[in-house]
Parts: sequence; structure tokens; C-alpha cells
Amino acid sequence: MFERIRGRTETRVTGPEALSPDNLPQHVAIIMDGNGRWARERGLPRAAGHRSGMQAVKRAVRAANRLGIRYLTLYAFSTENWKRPKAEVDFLMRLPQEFLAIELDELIANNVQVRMIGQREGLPAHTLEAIDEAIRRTAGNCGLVLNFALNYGSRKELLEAARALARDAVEGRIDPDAITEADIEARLQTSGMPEPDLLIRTSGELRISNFMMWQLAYSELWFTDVYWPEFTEAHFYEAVGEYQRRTRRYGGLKDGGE
Ligand code: V07
Repeated sequence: MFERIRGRTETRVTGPEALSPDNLPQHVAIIMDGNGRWARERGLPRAAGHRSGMQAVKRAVRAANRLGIRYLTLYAFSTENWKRPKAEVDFLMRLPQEFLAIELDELIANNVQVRMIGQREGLPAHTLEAIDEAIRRTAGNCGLVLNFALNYGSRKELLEAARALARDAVEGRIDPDAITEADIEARLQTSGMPEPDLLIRTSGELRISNFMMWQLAYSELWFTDVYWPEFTEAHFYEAVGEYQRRTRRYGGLKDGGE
């Protein structure tokens, strides 16, 4: 895949063939920002931006699958998003079932395993039912883990881990002075997953916004001005290419491995 620039085909490679099969990120996380702005700039309702964002989710999943990425975590709804108008929240809460009604068969065919992180409490039953069905029907798949962060906030996740540790301490199951990072990790919702190697955020915002703060401690961060509905497979490959350039000198070992 070559990009056409000013009418000529230049040798700027934007496809998966330009990427090294070694040194792929195992886990890519994405903050899918800019759906509302994309819609506003086009004089469309915000719902149109969210729906268009769903098409970009499909493209990101396809790109991750094509590269053989192991984990893709998508920030679909934050604990802050409840502050939006009720009609918009209601619309967003229907997107998981809308997405899965169209995509679940293909996800199964592609051996994708669907998961969710975030607080189940507060999510409508119809949303959870659709997601639970997808989780159940893909539980045995061994391909890409497609992890949706829904009603997720990193501080809330860390707070719950702290509460669980405090309960264990009070009950005498753990000695406070012996608590390790692994004990915290084991109580996060991402327990057992590798940490994201690469975080992508669209729409020009340069913040972490309460997303996987513990897990992103050593991740490469890649930002683009492109709005999420405009995000293509080529952008995904571009981000992974940049990840490979940045981490090449580690020779597969991360952070201080030289
Ligand atoms: C949502 C579309 C993508 C841009 C970000 C906001 C809007 C896919 C899902 C989804 C969630 C769980 C699941 C399957 C699909 C989704 C929400 C919003 C709340 F199991 N896109 N998408 N969920 N948007």
C-alpha cells in the first residue's frame, strides 16, 4: 500500500507490509476522541459523529487483526461521559448492541475475543446483555482480544483496587508492608493483560484523561489531529510504524534493556 501524494505515487509506505513482524506492539490502546467535533464541523448531529466513529472502530479492529496485534483496548465511554445530555448518553448506550448486531458474526469468524473493562453498575441492562452475549460467544477464541472500556475511569479502578487490598488487610489475608505492585496489578480490571505498548489518541488532545493511568506508565504515546471518524487503517499502521522506530534501539527489550 503506497500513499498518493500530490497526484504521484511516492514510496511512503502506509500499509502493513512496511512494518516489522517482530517488534509489534502486543497491546494497543486508543482514546477515540473527536466524534462530536467531526459532526459539528459538518453541520451534523453528534449522533452522526458517534455512528461514524463506529465505522472507525471496525477499521481499527481490521488493522489490528491484520497485523496480529494481541490486545486492542478502545475507550468507548468514560465515567465522565455521564455528564453529557441524557439523550446523547441514551444514544451511546445503544451503540454496543448496534455494533454487535452487525459485527459479532465477523468477529467470531476472525477468532476475536470480546472483553470489557469498566464499572458494570450504572450501565443499562440492554447494553450489558448485548456485551455479555458477545463475551460469552467469543470466550473460547484465541485471536485478537478486543477490550472495550465502557463506564471506565482509571481513578475509580485504582480506588476499587485499594478497597480490595484494604479489605484483604483488615481480614488478615495480606500484610500491608508486604503489598507489592503485583498485588495492585492483580486487583485491576486489566489483570492478566500485558500493559499497552502504544496509546493512540485522536483529535489533537494531548492528555491521558483518566485512561489506564497505571497501565500506561511505560507506553509509547502517539497523537494525531485526525478526528476519530476519519481514522483509517493507514493511520493505525502509521502509529505502529512510529512505535517501531521509537523502540527499535531496545532490540525487543523494553526500557533500559540495553
Ligand atoms: C461507541 C463509537 C466509537 C467512538 C467513540 C464513542 C461512540 C463501539 C462500541 C462498543 C462497545 C462495546 C461493545 C461493542 C461495541 C461503542 C459506545 C460508544 C458506548 F461490546 N463503538 N462505541 N460503545 N462509539
